Amino acid sequence: MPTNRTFTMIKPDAVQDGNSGAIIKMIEEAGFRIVALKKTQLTPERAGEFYAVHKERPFYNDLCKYMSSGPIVPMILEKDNAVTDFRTLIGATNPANADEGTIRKLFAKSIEANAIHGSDSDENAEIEGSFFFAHIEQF
Ligand code: IDP
Ligand code: MG
Repeated sequence: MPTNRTFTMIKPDAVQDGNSGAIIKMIEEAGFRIVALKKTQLTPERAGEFYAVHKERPFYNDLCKYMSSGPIVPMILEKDNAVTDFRTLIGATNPANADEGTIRKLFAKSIEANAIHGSDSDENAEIEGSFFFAHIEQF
């Protein structure tokens, strides 16, 4: 299993606002190689499955509604230390707490509509990548 990969998705608010290109540019300039990329939309049920780990949290239903409200851009990314470095690049969950220059500081609207996802472990990166990409082309 590759340990130098992470999974991300540009969330509906950022896609809707036309920020996908700017965000992908930041990701590539930070040294991540795009392994897989597409544009798709989750149903509320699929969003619920993706975020099942949060199903007891008070924000779960709203999160599923928001994450299925429009197109998203999921990607698998490759870089040394991918998971940790990508979490640094995106910044804190709540954009109010995100460092200057991070993707969430620049593009997030709120703690919920926070522009982008980043896997929190190598194990989840693999699970989440497989959730969206059944087969990965080797380039
Ligand atoms: P993360 O995306 O930074 O890893 P998680 O705690 O895993 O943050 O939460 C998953 C997603 O759920 C967040 O990115 C955000 O969209 C949403 N979320 C997290 N905490 C809250 C909250 O307190 N209110 C509303 N939405 C939240
Ligand atoms: Mg998380």
